[in-house]
Amino acid sequence: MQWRALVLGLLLLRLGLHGALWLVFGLGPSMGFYQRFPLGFGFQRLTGPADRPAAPLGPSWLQPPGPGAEAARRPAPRRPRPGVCGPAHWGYVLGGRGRGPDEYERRYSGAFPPQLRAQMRDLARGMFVFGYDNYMAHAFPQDELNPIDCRGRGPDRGDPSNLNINDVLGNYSLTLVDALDTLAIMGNSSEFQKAVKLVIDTVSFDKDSTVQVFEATIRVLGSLLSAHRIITDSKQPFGDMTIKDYDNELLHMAHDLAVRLLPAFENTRTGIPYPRVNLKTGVPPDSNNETCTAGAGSLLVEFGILSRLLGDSTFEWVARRAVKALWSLRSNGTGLLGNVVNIQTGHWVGKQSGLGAGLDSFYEYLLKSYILFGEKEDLDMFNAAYRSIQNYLRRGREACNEGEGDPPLYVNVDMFSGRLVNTWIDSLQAFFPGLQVLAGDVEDAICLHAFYYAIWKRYGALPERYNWQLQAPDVLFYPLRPELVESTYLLYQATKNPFYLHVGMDILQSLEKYTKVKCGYATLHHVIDKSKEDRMESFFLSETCKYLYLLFDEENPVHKSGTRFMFTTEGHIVSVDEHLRESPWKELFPNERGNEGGKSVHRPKSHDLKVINSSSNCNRVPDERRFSLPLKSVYMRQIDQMVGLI
Ligand code: DMJ
Repeated sequence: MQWRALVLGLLLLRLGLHGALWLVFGLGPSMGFYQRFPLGFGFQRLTGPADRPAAPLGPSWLQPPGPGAEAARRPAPRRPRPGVCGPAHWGYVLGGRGRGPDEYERRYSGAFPPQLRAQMRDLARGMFVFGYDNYMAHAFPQDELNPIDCRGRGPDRGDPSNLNINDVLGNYSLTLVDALDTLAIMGNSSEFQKAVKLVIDTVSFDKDSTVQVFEATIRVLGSLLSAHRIITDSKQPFGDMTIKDYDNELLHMAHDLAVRLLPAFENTRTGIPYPRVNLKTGVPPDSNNETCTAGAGSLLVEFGILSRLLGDSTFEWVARRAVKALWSLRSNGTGLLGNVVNIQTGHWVGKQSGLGAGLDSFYEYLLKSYILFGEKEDLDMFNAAYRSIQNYLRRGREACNEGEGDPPLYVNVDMFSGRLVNTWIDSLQAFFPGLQVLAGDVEDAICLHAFYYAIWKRYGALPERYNWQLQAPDVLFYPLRPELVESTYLLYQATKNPFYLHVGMDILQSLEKYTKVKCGYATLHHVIDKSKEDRMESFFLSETCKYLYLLFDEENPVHKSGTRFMFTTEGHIVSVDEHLRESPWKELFPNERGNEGGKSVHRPKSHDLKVINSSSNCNRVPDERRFSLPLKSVYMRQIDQMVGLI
């Protein structure tokens, strides 16, 4: 009797809570979300069928993936068994849910009419234009726009410890520089040409600014290189983006900036760079010896491109040395890396291993460096890292789209023991499904993406940290980050499933509704009460708007021109071609790479690359067989489990 009363009491309490949330925050739809989103295992298991085997308390994400040694032996990544995607699977899939493929189709793959797609493309372009024009009118030549008070913002000279600002803002018209290739992708040649000339005429790196090496590299160096390649591309896929009398000025500027960043790689015993440099004076005397793995280990794409364009190995060499040094410090047992390391001692200061802040782009650049440069050692590192991620970070059921148990989730663990260290995930991690698409693990990407989309649907934004155990945000702000849109775009390219267009539309509409202000788009300070902060980060124009636009612009040259493109971690476009696979210094350093022991090293041609073919942003004509109904319906089941009705 007593336990029945307890169950009834809990039921009433839950209903009451939902009612209150619904009344206070208007979270009506999230009730559906909550019921479908299988986070409330405690409750489900209390009332589950009696014949279900006893489950451990709490979501299985809390449980370790298995004894370390055993997990390490397990082949990874897991794949659905052959046959699970066929219609025969439906008997199993539908058990207890009562939905057929048609129902999923109706719900998630509903047509997305061409007019609506064009409308959304124009909305995305309008979003970019509104932010860009306001930046130019009210903020340029400063770094960022304060979209609420319609003013510009530069480095915080009054408070050098304000790293949130000073790491990024170098007094070099950051937003304009970061936005260059988005102008080209949107086909706005007159504004692109104007903007490039402005950058050439007005931007200088001879500034007394102490910036983060990583931020300056991905936002500024990457953008300059991308725009330079667009200008000098003989095919001009985006229309006429040539600049009259262009004399490689952007490449020279990129070189100048990179030279100013080089002191970060000196006087470090491990080869891992200092996190910050002053653009005039080098590494500050009081510099911190601690850096995050992503910051130190995701420089190879930009530095490698620069080296290969200039024929000067220095930049690639220092960036590669940093990657290798970090890689050599991974745990022998788990193969995982931590998130903060001391660049002199090589000791891990932050032992947390995860996919989000501190590590995200490290993994991304192992694969993207391979895609661009074809160096096999990069692919080997990526594959090994991916295996460790699957073995130690991934919790939940074995296959994404079959079987019982919690859907997959990637958690934060101790790099040495593999033990869970907290119960949150961060919004940066939402890039990972996009990377999985590039690596060919589309099935798993679909699940993780759906998880993040479920959170977005709940708040109309992604909280910076979400606690999956409490099912509540841990850190409440949303600075207009692109990661979920980026994954949505890549998944759409891989599956061509209209579900991802619906997701994009939903994201666009909530950005319009909750973040648009007088002079641009503002950071959400609090994803629940929707209060705002007066800041529009440069990645909003360079990434968020770009990926939204490309999602809906089916005919864009990125998809149709015949050129293969890849995006840097800041969303800057680079064409993947043979030229970047040549390293002219190879003859000078025959034993360093590429010609070990006189034997020629495997160097795939760009058109041989499987990763490219399995990816989505490289202009591949979709293989229609992959999008046949049964396979699509299996996707739908995963999505349905996560997100509820669109
Ligand atoms: C961007 O600067 C880049 O995408 C980076 O890799 C991660 N952080 C921001 C966007 O959130």
